Amino acid sequence: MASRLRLVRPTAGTDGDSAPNPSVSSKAAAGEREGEAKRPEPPRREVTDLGGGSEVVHVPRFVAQDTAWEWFDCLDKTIPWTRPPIRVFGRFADQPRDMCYVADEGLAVLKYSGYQPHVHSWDEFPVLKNILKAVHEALPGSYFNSLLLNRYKNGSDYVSWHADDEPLYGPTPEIASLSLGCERDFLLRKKPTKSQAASGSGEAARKRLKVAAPQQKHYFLLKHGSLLVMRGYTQRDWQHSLPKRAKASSPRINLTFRHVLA
Ligand SMILES: O=C(O)CCC(=O)C(=O)O
Repeated sequence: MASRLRLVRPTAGTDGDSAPNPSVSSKAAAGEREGEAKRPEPPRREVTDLGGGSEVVHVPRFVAQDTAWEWFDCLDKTIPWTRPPIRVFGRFADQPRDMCYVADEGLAVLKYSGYQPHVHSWDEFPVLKNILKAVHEALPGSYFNSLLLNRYKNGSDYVSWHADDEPLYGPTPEIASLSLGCERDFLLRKKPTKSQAASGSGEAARKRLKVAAPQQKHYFLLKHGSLLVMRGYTQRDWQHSLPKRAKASSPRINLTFRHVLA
């Protein structure tokens, strides 16, 4: 499906990011006068309107490459990664990636696929507080109080199709996802509507629908240091996945910042 893509350059000073932007280089283009300190250009944003009140914002160069590698190395070493057993189609199997969960104290409990992760405190990981600050500055009005971290050792680790539509996030959660390390493909597909789902269950219904109408899909390449934000009704109406990829030969760390409702 062709994406409805808008390129948006946010007002300088509201993004809190110093990633270079090669498309604007001259002083005149930046509106800089002689003697004035040069303000870092905010990074380029690509906004994809998924329709029906769902939106994805992609910031390919959210953070400078060297800072992103510092974050990667620190998280790789200091996070107490675990690979818990989760329930898939009624059977328990190891989750196909490492994970860790960090959240404010006293929030509603997160549980997915029969698993309730241990809740770590932000105070245990100073680097996460710095990253959270950078994400908050880039997304004015956002307030994230929890974080799910994933580590993919290589292309055989993955996340299957799902939506982060747990009630504890509310009907229109904003979820900000930071990528560090090996670049990976990220896919979105439209959930079947209620009437379509009623005509059959799961994959069988999906296959029948494909014949009737091509399924709406979007693809993003998540590079080292990029940020992808899902907004509006994206969790209600869409599913996302990070598929296995033979060509992905090195580790990737992903941080998804979320807001758990009080
Ligand atoms: O690693 C990613 O980019 C996706 C992670 C994800 O889908 C999730 O944590 O819900």
